[in-house]
Amino acid sequence: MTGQVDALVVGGGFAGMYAVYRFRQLGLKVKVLEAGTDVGGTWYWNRYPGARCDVPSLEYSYGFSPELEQSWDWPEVFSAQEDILRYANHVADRFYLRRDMQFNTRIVSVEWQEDADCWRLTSEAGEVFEAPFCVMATGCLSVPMKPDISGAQDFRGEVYHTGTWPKEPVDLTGKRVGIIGTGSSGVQAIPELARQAGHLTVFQRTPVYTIPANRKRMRAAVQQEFRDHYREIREMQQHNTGGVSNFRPSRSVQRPAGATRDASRFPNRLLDLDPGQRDALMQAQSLGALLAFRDIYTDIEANDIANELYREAVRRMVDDPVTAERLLPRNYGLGCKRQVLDRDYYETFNRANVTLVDLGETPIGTITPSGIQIGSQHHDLDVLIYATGFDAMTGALLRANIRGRGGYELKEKWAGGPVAYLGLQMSGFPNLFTVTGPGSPSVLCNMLVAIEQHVNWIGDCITYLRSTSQATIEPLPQSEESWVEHVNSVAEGTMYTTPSCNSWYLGANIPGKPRIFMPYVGGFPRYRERCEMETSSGYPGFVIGQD
Ligand code: N01
Repeated sequence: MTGQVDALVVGGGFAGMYAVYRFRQLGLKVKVLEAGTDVGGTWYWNRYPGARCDVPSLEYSYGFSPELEQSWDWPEVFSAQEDILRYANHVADRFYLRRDMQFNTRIVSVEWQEDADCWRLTSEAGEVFEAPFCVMATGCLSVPMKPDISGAQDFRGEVYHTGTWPKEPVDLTGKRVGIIGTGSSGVQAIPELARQAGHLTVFQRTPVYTIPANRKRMRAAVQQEFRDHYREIREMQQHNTGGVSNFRPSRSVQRPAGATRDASRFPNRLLDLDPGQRDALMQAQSLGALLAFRDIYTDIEANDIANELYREAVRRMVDDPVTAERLLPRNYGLGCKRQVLDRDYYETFNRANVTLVDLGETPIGTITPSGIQIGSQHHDLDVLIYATGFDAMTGALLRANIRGRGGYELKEKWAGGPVAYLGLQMSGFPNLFTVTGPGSPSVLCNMLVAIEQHVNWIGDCITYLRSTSQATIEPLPQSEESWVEHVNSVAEGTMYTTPSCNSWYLGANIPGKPRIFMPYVGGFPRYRERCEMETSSGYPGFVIGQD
């Protein structure tokens, strides 16, 4: 067993990294245990071609250090994976975070020690760590999901998953590449893979709604204006539902000369547009314009109209009418899943070296040593890529084999779906905290903002316990019950939970996983205020145990 620390943190992504910084500030000894060889979490593992973030980088960045904000240059408005990973490394170097991080350490067991009031963590290699507090900073989308397809183990070619892409370059030149999955990862990867491969076959089960991403380079004047207003911007993030400030640079730097933006000439509700205006909108703007109408998320009729406008636009973009029809989402509406952003997705299907296979017509039969058999047709492949997503939000926590008081297993507690208070703690699991856990805004919020708020809350909580000589904290069972009820009730009636919606938010992508809407949809400010109430009122929703 290694030297004593106050808190063990599992995961060295943005949450684990900030925990080192913050806990040190609070005078706590901290140690991060990370399975990978370095920092970065999501941005360390998801190195697939085309990977990038769907939140603007000036907002998807740490707010804890004004000096950091002033010194880091983002090359693009929405950064690519390698630039975000470069940022993570810069932060780790700048604040000497690696001194308190241990890599190549996958935690396979997390066990409460009743007699000693501490957590015992065991790594895959058998190394044991103990501390009174444990923070699971294991990420919401960190356990890759690989479907169980017969014959998969017999495939003789190269196999990759977008969520665990190798660090070494993958050469696809001239190869016959197949990709399964058309969610965010697949949609981002497909255009890049098509450019690199000899031939690309896309195996699509559910067509996606995807809108063109902002591809702009970062302009120095815009970045400077953010820098000049960063304190204000960070404050605005705290009051925005999704944790983004939506700060707009002043008109003089906002747009290069000659650029226009005319969405403002349309009404705010799609239902208020007549058919002529709708056509004019679709001619004048990209697909993303549809998302600006708030009623498409709340009104089924508006949603149906938006879905049809979307389909018409796709028909215009894809040359082959049969392929176009196969690419059209029909069984669910815009707003049910995480919005996907792309660069040249539909155009890619106009390339001669790309084939779309619609699994909705005939599902995959078997994977053979040399490809995929679907009905009577065999698709010969040299490389098979799974872009099949993640066991989201609960996967990493359940995989860690967490056992609380009396050996109570988290798996057992969550057999019917996750039960937690504020996505921060579970009753029966004292001094165990989750960062962006189920029941918190997490994936519906700018992750960096959500992470900082959680780590600050956890740090303050541990400091409070220590300063009042109290040993343990865990939620009252009734606190988590009523919070779970609240999380469910605010999700009801939204597009996220319509019966036709099968998203990973609901666990619907994992066979057998309970169908529960896992993130908190009530908005970051409301959630944050609830957390702050707990802190300022002496944690009334929790049980605090004496030394
Ligand atoms: O995973 P997904 P993802 N046979 O679950 C298909 C974040 N992210 O990695 O819809 C055939 O969305 C599945 O089909 P279906 C973002 O939050 C962000 O793409 O289940 N197909 C689907 O098409 C995102 O939402 C960024 O019918 C199978 C795909 O695989 C989240 O990560 C970039 C199958 C999985 O899609 C997850 O995205 C990337 C099977 N047996 C990711 N099983 C950005 O910041 C599954 N599929 C932009």
